[in-house]
Amino acid sequence: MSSPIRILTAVPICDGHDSAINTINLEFIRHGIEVIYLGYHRPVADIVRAAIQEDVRAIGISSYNGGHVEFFAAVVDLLRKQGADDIKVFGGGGGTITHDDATAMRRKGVDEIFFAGTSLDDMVQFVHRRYGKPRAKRPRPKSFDQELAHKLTQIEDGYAKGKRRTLNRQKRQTSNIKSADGRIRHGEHRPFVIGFTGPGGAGKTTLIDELVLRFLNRNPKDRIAILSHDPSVIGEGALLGDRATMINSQNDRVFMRSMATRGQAGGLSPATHDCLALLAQSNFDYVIIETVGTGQEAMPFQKNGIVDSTVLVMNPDYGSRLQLQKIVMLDLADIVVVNKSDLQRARTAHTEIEQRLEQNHRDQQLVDTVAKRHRDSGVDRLFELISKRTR
Ligand code: B12
Ligand SMILES: Nc1nc2c(ncn2[C@@H]2O[C@H](COP(=O)(O)OP(=O)(O)OP(=O)(O)O)[C@@H](O)[C@H]2O)c(=O)[nH]1
Ligand SMILES: [Mg+2]
Repeated sequence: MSSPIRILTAVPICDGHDSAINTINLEFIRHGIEVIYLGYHRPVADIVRAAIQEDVRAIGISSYNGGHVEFFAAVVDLLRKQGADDIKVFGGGGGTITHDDATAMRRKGVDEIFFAGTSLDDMVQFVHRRYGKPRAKRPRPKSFDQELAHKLTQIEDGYAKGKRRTLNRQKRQTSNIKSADGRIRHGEHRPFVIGFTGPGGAGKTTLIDELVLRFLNRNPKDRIAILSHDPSVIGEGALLGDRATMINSQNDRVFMRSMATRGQAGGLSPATHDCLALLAQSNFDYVIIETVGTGQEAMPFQKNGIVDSTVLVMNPDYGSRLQLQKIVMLDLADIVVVNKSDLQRARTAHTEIEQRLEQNHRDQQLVDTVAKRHRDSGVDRLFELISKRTR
């Protein structure tokens, strides 16, 4: 079996019309497509960076507020400049894109524009027909991000075809990866790997984005990789939406890759271990991994595996003390975070979780955070705790 088609969708800068793209995203994923959704109000550079890192087949742009001829052309041009013109561009914007505009846009390298009245089915068929064939020979990567992105795709494709790649082979492949700043790493420096897990919507992505800001600010040279997971749905598509929540992580020093679980239970994908191993051998200072929203029984990170430190992000609304007894990760996590501590139940949650952790007689830490608030002192404390572990 081959891998699902991966595409990136976004709405341009100064445009908040996301209702059309939300509908289209859902239709795509129901028809087996993996959609990495970048969100609205996104500049050209963020779209192109994300498309290269995610190694998508195409970018679908939904544009309503004007400037589409220039905006689409700028995306095509930047892809070309970055040696990534095997990533195609298509999109729509109802009646705001005229037929004349569309002709001009096609001339500038845009694959297709969809007008008002096109059925969702036609768009799905277009994506399958145009981007569903296996890739021809790949161009030589022009950058560290592109090379790494291609290799991650090879790993994922290998699993989709049922071929398990060995770590040793990956080691050989990555031995001469060169970074943007020219530093080569032969595995002599290993990044610190932090695993984030916890129930759906607890605030994992928001928290990671706030921590990334602190890592980036502390050392102007540090590079960070993020491996983020979302579930595949029936039909094998997936909405990979963590990037839409990320603000600080849209940065040239951050490499982010979104992965769908592709049928595997437990919070990660069949290819995660090898992808993580590749990132852990590459030129990063930190590698952050986020699982899908997990249930009580989940133990996503292997004991003695690649992850150095594990963080369980809890929502204060987990139920009662009885539920806490059943959450396996409360025994295993190095750090437990009660996020959304702005909510009413947070104080009770802190006390109950503290008592639960005391029973473990382990050196586990408990932190309260409000990830959605910038410069939150709880997030600062979490950052310090993680930093201490890296020393
Ligand atoms: C819904 C809507 C809103 C909602 C948006 C809700 C949301 N979260 O998206 C609200 C009310 C918030 C809104 C606000 C505004 N809006 Co408004 N809005 C619309 C409206 C009525 C419909 C757009 C829509 O979603 N259509 C539904 C989609 C599914 O259908 P479609 O547009 O025909 O698209 C088809 C194809 O093009 C294709 N397609 C679309 N995108 C993509 C992407 C891909 C990848 C693919 C494959 C296909 C595809 O899918 C459809 C298939 O049939 C249009 C008018 C109109 N009738 O088009 C105005 C319109 C776009 N808005 C307009 C304006 C001016 C605004 C505001 C600036 C108003 C104001 N003064 O405050 C604000 C700006 C908001 C912002 N932050 O950007 C203008 C834009 C004018 C222009 N560009 O010159 C329009 C055209 C209305 C008008 N005639 O004046 N708006
Ligand atoms: N009230 C409150 N809301 C928050 C806080 N942190 C995050 N949120 C909101 O919670 C929602 C989910 O946040 P995410 O960061 O996407 O959560 P997640 O755990 O990554 O979600 P999944 O990846 O879907 O499991 C968003 O609407 C956030 O804005 C917080 O500290 N307080
Ligand atoms: Mg998330």
